[in-house]
Amino acid sequence: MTTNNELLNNWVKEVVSLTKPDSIYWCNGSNDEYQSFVEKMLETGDLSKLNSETFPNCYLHRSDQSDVARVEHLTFICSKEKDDSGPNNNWMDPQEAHEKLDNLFERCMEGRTLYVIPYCMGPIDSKLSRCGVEITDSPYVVANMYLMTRMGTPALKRIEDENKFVKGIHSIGDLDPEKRFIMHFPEEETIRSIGSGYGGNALLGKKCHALRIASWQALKENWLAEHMLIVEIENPSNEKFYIAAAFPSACGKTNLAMLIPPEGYEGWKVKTIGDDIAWLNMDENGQIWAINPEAGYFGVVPGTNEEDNENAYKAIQRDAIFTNVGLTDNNEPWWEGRLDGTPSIDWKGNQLEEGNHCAHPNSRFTVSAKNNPQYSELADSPSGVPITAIVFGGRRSELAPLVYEAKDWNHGVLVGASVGSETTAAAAGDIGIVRRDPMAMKPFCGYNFADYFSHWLSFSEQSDNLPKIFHVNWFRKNEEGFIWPGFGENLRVLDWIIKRCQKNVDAKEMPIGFLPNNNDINTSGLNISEETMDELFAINQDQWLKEMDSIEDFFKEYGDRMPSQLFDEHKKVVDSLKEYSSD
Ligand code: GTP
Ligand code: SPV
Ligand code: MN
Repeated sequence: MTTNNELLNNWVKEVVSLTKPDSIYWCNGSNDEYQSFVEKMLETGDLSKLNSETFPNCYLHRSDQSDVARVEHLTFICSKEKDDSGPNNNWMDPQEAHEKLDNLFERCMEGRTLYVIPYCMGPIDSKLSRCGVEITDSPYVVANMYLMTRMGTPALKRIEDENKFVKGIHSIGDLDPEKRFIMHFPEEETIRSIGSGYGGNALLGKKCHALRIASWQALKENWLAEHMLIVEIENPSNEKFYIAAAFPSACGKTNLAMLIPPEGYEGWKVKTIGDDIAWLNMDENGQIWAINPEAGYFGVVPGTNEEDNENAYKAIQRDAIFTNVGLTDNNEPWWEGRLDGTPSIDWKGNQLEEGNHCAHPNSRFTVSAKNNPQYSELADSPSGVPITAIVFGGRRSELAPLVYEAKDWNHGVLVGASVGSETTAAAAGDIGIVRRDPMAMKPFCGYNFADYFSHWLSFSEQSDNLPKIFHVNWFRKNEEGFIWPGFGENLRVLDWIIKRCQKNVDAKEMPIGFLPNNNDINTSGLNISEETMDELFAINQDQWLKEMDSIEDFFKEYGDRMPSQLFDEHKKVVDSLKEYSSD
């Protein structure tokens, strides 16, 4: 054993006696160690080396073909009380869940090594950070945790000092989807995951700890754990603004976090603090500060290219792990949306056939955040960054305008709670179906959404210094496809958001919130007509009234636990929409 911490030692012993590994290895988090894991996986075939001239130190991992995305139907919150998990989660009685898992974990590591990964979510020296230990039998998980978190000796030191950590037990088991479960025990601050090696199911620091368990802790301790990017925008007057934005999986967080200013925005600078998760804390002046608990990106590969996301494209030219992409004939990774290279082998390892995907639509890159050319040093700041604006968004081909602003915090909570979005390949299941995804947290909130909305609402009673809340939609469509050019051009929308926060621009009060006045979104240099802009901002009363009905139905599923303020906010919008239509 390499720690004297009794709590940790006892727990590791317990897991060892259940899972019966051949050997135990404590990770120190060094680069040499990472390289040794890579070597090991090259030998076993878990990784293959990509073209080392064009993609130095980059590797391809092909997952099991049944194991390519999060599995929401197999993800459970095992709180003592069923109602604490809420209709937004699958629930299992904790005792029953433990028994089921004990059976599945029994002897599951025979013939394998058990790896102990101490990790810290957030800067090691930040009081806002939280530690965990993941036990796994997957070297791929170890390598990914190395790139994604601050893991190894410094994290272990902090755990020894605090004598407190989230416990995560992971085994790939036999990768049988019938024996796959991702279970959370919030009262025990424990995660148990078996049968999958895929990102969100297996890298337990990420969605399992930093969102599901952390959101529960945040409720008890008056902070927020959110599915949000954090981006720094500096305007030509050298004023800096920090924006936190929640979009559902595969709806543009990484892209917005790594945005490159478009033509006409030469004096602007954008830096990335985080691309997926934000922990928000309020200080004694009521100001919200955010840290990114992660240290790397697990990003969607398809669509990544020099034009749409040059920073991500550059970040993955070296030191990256690619999961489930295809190959060119000169052994470079290839994916849909890559602008050069000739695809030859698909993600399953077969000769690419016409009509098949080369890369899996949910193929992913794993890379250290420091590879990002626009990485912000503030990602390591113990205090985090002060948040100016919170942005919610979804993938809506209809209905939602390009941008609008909530009237105040409580209305903003309604806006966030009402987010609807078309489903994507990030989770197993149908794609393109609109579902309610409040604050982009449907798959990640570790407790009852009714309590979560109350928690969000409670901040307006605690501070008059809160960020303004906005809603955006980059994905509105007409017959020709996406109307808004998106990507770097999204800075034009952030520009308006920032001006609103500085009280530098007026807006139109509409039933759903404040919309930009004509011409207040800077479109100079863009090939987009006024009619098209009108189309992007059109509010259709009938559609909106229907939407508000469906939101109300959704809220009603949460019964008496729902905060009445949310219904009050809802009613205000509906009343105003009805008047608006009779104008
Ligand atoms: P997760 O990692 O699953 O949480 O996803 P994410 O929210 O970080 O999404 P990401 O930035 O990886 O984008 C997902 C997909 O949306 C990619 O295929 C992008 O090319 C596409 N996308 C991102 N931003 C835009 C945009 O502004 N407009 C359009 N049309 N597509 C976008
Ligand atoms: C998401 O699905 O929101 C992701 C990928 O960021 S995963 O880590 O699998 O959750
Ligand atoms: Mn995500």
